[in-house]
Amino acid sequence: MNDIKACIFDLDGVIVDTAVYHYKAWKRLANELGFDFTEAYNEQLKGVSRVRSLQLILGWGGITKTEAEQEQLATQKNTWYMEMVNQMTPAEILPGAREFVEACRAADIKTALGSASKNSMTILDKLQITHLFDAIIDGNKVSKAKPDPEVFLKGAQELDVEPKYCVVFEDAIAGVEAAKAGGMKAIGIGDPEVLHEADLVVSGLDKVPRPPKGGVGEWVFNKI
Ligand code: B16
Ligand code: MG
Repeated sequence: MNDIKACIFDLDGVIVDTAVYHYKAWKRLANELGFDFTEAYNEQLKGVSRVRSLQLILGWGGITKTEAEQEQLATQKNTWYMEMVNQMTPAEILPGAREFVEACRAADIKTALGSASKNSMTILDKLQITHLFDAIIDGNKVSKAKPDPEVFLKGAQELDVEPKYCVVFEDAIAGVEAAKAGGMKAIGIGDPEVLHEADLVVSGLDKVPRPPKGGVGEWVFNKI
């Protein structure tokens, strides 16, 4: 039985949901390039890096672009995305997310963010929750995207906690795989059929049992 000492949170789909903003920005880009982009395609981009997302979208549209053109297109998409992110308020934090992170801290469990996004600092700032994380590892700090465990291993390292004492909260298949590859426990946020590799799947952080104050001995995650 391991005592959990750290919780590492994915950002998009766990703490907040900016998928609709990604969708609108990618759709605008695809439409300007002359093809359509559906929500079903958008689903496949969850947890996927910006550059890789663009490559997938260009592939779906049957379009080839040089590396320089791809960079310019990714920048354009990000400008549109950030226009929407800049309008965000703390009201957009997903149900129970803030309370769960606060409960971890109250129980002396360290907290980290482990996100693929290069915009995570702006998003956390807009939500006014930056101070709730002891470490923030995002797309600017990693060279290998999920399902590579780099983002979570760096988080554990910065928190000075061994991977086996960490629980990762993730909404993407690649993120769950990354957590398991890093030797951590993975709690899926979403559909149990999709996130079947996770140790436990719930619909949101509002459904996760809170760690007991003053100790983690009886917490459910010690037993999975
Ligand atoms: P950006 P996460 C991911 O965030 C999103 O799920 C994914 O849709 C997005 O493409 C990726 O971040 C990169 O985001 O363009 O802001 O760098 O789920 O890992 O927190
Ligand atoms: Mg996510």
